[in-house]
Amino acid sequence: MAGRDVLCLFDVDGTLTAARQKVTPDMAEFLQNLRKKVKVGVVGGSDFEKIKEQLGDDVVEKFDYVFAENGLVAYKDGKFLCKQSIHAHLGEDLLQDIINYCLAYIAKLKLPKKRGTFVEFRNGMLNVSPIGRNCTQEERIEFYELDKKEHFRDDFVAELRKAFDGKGLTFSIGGQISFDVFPNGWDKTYCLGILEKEAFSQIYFFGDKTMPGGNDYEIYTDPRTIGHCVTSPEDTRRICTELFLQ
Ligand code: M1P
Repeated sequence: MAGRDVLCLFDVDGTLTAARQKVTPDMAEFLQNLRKKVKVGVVGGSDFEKIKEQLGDDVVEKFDYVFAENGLVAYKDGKFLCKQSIHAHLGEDLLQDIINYCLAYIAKLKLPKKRGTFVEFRNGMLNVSPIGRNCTQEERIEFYELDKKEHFRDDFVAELRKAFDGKGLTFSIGGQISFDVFPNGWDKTYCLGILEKEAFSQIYFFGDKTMPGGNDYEIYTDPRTIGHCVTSPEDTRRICTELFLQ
């Protein structure tokens, strides 16, 4: 099923690129070929700067839609569309309570390595990293492997859910070294609200974190999308070829 009233929406990490890595030239070319058949968009948990690092400075020209921070920062046809503010939505008090809680929790946590930038303040979310966002690639992988066994992030998120119960917050583990904190509903389905007036006949979604608790789960299971779970960028390419290019 192809056509310009069909939209293919892609997660970034693990779906179009390896985690936090640049898109390969082959994959970039493939996406431009796909774009001749259907409209293409990306919806990433990361902020716009990180999406540009991975998909190129001209990402808004290469994709019909770019939704950074789950769509809380949105671009269409190369132009800025709209953004949401977690600060305006939650207010300074609650925001500071969350930040203080996270910093106090991290201060008590003993890890093999700790670096800097434990809380990244974005437009529509907080990103919290126990090791710190400015770890090296090697340190990132080391933390990720250890976290699979020790569940640092799962335990942290479980405590946050208890501490902020009833405050309307979602805690979502999407990447390797961090988790995202945002108001309920500001997950990746947020971008579907923006797309409603665009009247696509079908919206396909491709993501790798589609299990409950993963940051692709809500959009993958949303009735407004046809969800596909992928295991790698190569898998994304294979499925899209079967669906749209044969
Ligand atoms: O896109 C998935 C996640 O990518 C990054 O996660 P990490 O640095 O932990 O691998 C972050 O930008 C995160 O916000 C995002 O959800």
